[in-house]
Amino acid sequence: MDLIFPWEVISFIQFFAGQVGESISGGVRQSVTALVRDALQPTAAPPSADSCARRPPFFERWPMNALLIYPEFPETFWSFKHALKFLGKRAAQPPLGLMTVAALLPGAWKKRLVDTNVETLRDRDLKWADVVLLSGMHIQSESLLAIVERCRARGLRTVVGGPIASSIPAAELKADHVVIGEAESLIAGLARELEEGTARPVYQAAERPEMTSSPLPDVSLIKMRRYSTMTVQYSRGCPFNCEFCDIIAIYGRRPRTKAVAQVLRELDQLRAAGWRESVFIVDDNFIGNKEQAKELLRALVEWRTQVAAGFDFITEASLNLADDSELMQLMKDAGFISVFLGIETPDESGLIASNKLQNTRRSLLESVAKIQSYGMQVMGGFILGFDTDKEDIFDRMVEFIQKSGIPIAMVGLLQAMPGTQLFRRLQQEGRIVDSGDGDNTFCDRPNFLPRMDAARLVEGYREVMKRIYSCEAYYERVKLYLSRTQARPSERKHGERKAGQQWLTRDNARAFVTSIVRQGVFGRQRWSYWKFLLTVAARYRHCVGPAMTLAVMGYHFQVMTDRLSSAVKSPMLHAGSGEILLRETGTQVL
Ligand code: B12
Ligand code: SF4
Repeated sequence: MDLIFPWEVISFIQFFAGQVGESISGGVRQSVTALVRDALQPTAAPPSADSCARRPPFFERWPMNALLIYPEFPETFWSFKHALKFLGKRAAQPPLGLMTVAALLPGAWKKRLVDTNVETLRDRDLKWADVVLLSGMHIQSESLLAIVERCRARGLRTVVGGPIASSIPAAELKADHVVIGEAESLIAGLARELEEGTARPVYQAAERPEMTSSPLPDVSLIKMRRYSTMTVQYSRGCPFNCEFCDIIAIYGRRPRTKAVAQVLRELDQLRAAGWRESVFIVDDNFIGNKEQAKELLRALVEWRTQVAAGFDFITEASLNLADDSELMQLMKDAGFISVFLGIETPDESGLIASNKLQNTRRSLLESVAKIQSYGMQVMGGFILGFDTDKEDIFDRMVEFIQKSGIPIAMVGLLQAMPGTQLFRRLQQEGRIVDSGDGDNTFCDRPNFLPRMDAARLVEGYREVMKRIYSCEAYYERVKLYLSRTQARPSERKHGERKAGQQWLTRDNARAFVTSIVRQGVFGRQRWSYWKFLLTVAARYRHCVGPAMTLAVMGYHFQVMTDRLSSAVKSPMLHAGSGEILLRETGTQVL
């Protein structure tokens, strides 16, 4: 708000300078504008000697209209699209990267954000914009490239950043400017050079910024009610060193954390905007630095007690969470209801070969059950396609998942992501086929030559998905999880909700009604569904909310699994050997 006044002053001076521009030189006008801008705009860093030397006679545009666009995700297992419909939501989470970038841009710039997952990108938005800033993951590349093309056709300047910029070569993104890495330390310079018309084609952050330099994300730009979960980031990076992981390639191995007060400010901002539901702490590994995580958790426990608001938390962590009872208790007390764990494979030789050593020398099943016993639902990431995988891996994977009580098991085919140690190793071994498309579920093949026959691997993968997301298998896992969890409903005292896990939210209630109609009345699997509901009513009344949410999630996975089974298989699947696969794609080994 405090920038409105200076902005009006600057506009007036610009206007005035424009009017008398005939009588004063352009150089003077530029100096006046630059002086006022630099004086009133605290976020802009002083111009470097280099940028001064290249400064053109006039500013290209200032202040600029910045349009931030988030491309559409394809419909995959992890888009949760069919479950979100039940909740009346259009996407799972907002584009936090762009909200952060928006907050880093000069305060005087005008900003709009269009997330094409929840709204349409209109021509009038493009007409309004001076510059378009796009973010995305590798998997969004099709939509991103189409938007870049649309902008180019209008002569609009484009900047692409986010994880996609680390996965796809800058030239292939077709944007005017590409930013590789985290934006905190370089946005001021980029913004200035955009204004001056001197921006370079590629920017790469020299070092990873401290998280304390990350601003309060601009929540005002999003249509909050269209998302099922809000996001807050506490840390970036992970201390482990898994061979296939691009997190450590992009965000590094030293966990960098925000100050506790920063996180609380972000939560206060969400609360002030009316949010009361789930918040995903989108860390690569929330417990990368356990002591700091505990410090934050103690503050969160206190914060929740004070604000007496819903706020359930979800996060991602490594499996060694199970070794620290204090940490799990604190997470439970702070309102963590769900945690995503990278389990990867029940085969220890695969874990060792991929350097996932923190998952070895332990019973994976016991570790999962321990975390569940603290009231946290475990979501698991699993991978098929390791060099160590033998024919029995498919059965072992299904058996493990069923015994784990992990309802949402995210099984994917191994992908060698550019920039990872795995990609480099396979490249040296001459086994890389292409850089992949970021989708490890609906793909017809891995992007490298696997040890197992490629067609068999994909076929086995699809069988695993079909088996674990059959109605019976899925509900069995949900029931196992419910039997282990100590979930409790929100407690109320004197009409006020005490801090605690808020199971029956407004969204859950809506999902409940829609689910009864769609799954219970019209669903193909309605008998399994009603059997499940009756069991919940009889045995797990203490957690009807999560049971219903999981029933709805199951619907999404069943729809997607049906599609996966009927997905057209490429001829390569029947090629029979990795060598033929490489020849048939005609792709040059990178
Ligand atoms: C939350 C999350 C999700 C959410 C969706 C969030 C959303 N709305 O986009 C969910 C759970 C749905 C999800 C799903 C998937 N995800 Co995800 N996800 C994340 C996670 C954990 C946090 C994202 C986030 O909010 N980060 C916080 C912001 C602040 O960071 P940031 O986006 O990197 O932004 C910074 C910079 O990149 C840069 N920047 C970003 N955008 C821009 C734009 C411009 C113009 C500029 C200048 C700079 C810039 O500045 C920001 C500040 O420094 C990241 C990991 C991570 N650390 O980011 C993975 C991550 C983004 N996901 C990843 C993947 C692979 C997936 C899936 C494809 C998984 C799968 N196997 O299917 C699916 C795809 C979904 C689908 N529909 O199919 C990968 C992407 C890798 C890549 N190179 O593309 C990541 C990096 C994790 C990983 N393993 O490496 N994901
Ligand atoms: S534990 Fe997870 S985030 Fe950390 S290096 Fe391994 S795969 Fe990456």
